[in-house]
Amino acid sequence: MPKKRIATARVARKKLTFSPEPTGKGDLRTYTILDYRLEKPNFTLRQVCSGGGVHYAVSGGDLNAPVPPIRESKYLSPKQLIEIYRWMMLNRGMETALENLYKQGQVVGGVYFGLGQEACSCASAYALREDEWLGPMIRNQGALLVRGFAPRDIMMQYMAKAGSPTKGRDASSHLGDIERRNVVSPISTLGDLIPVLAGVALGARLQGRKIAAMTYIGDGGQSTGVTYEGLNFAAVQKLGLVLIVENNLWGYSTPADMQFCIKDLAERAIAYGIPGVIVDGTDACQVYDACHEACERARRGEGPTLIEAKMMRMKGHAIHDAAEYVPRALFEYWKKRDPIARLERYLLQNKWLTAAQNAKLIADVERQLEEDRELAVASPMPVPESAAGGVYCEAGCHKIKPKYGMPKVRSGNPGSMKDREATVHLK
Ligand SMILES: Cc1ncc(C[n+]2csc(CCOP(=O)(O)OP(=O)(O)O)c2C)c(N)n1
Ligand SMILES: [Mg+2]
Repeated sequence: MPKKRIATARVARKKLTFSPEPTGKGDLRTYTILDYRLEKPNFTLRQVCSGGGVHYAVSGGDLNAPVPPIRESKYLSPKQLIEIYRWMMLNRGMETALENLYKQGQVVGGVYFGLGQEACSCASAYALREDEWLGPMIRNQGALLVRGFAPRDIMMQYMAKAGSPTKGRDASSHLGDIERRNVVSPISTLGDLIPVLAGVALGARLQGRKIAAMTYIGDGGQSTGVTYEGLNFAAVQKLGLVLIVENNLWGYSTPADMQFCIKDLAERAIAYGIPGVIVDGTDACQVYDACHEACERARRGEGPTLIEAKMMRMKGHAIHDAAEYVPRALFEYWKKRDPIARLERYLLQNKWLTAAQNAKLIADVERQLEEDRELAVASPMPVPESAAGGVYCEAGCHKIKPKYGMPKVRSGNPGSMKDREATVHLK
């Protein structure tokens, strides 16, 4: 019944321009969803009852498909791509160190991993300028590194050390820095970062600043009400928000197939009236290019973009979760698409990196991680007396100052239409 269908998503692989507007004629509307991927895995996970238990089984798709090449970046120089590669290795190495620290009983609380998602975390944050803003989620520890946090900061945070960014008051990566690094702390309540970052983008516009504000949401978290509210507000206000939907196929132990009925989460963009883009989240070039284009849109004041990054969460939800519910074949499939190994091969094959340079880079990363690990382990825990400090602001103990200045309305009568339309100036 084609006449009853009001929207279908058409995949355009070659046309790499955003088109949130409906195309096509007559009763049937079609919308463009850009798909940068060079491979489109088509697996389905379903529940199967056997042997008195329930487990997930994979069907469809080719589990032995050859690994696709990296898509050549339209924007990145070899030097920049090597920098991203280094961040990705630092991201992974830091998480491996954290896993070991946890097993040695040094970590307070759990550890969350972005294994398999390093390209998404690092290449996205790399697309931001220094004066732009990031709101990472718990798996985006690589993005924290790109924004200038050191591995030792994150290690100390997990160990609740006095010298950690939250001075030992939080035991996972709820850390930010709104003064120097323009990083809003992760918020565990899924989706809540979206209106916060939309607010950052609105604030920036009131200051006359043309910047992008980037944040992330998972395949599970994107179904929350606040995701809709935040993104709709950003769309209506044409705010410079870049939302990366990290479709890593799992929300805790629930597969993506049991969380939503659309094929691709990028299709949700159609309902907001904003561009939707799909990238292979294990290809740093695709992630960077889509984020760069979305940031450029944001800077031009054209509004938000939704980028769906497809990949696989290669560990359990956190360190306590052995992910035994994930079919092994799926792990094997995605292991072959490891973002770091793919990028390494690409850099070597293109002769942008020699084997010797690569070995030096790997050794440098390992040395830095070892230095940071030693320093973090040796650093002191907070003194008990400090527990009550820094919780409430005593009268006048520290002022929360606006970072850039307050927007100032120049003219107009209070409450009048003119007042509402008055020009906003920096103090
Ligand atoms: C609003 C809300 N509901 C539930 C939770 C509990 N919770 C934490 S993580 C998680 C799964 C998230 O899955 P997804 O969004 O796909 O992110 P991923 O862990 O895969 O990165 C859930 C249900 C929460 N933190 N916030
Ligand atoms: Mg998920």
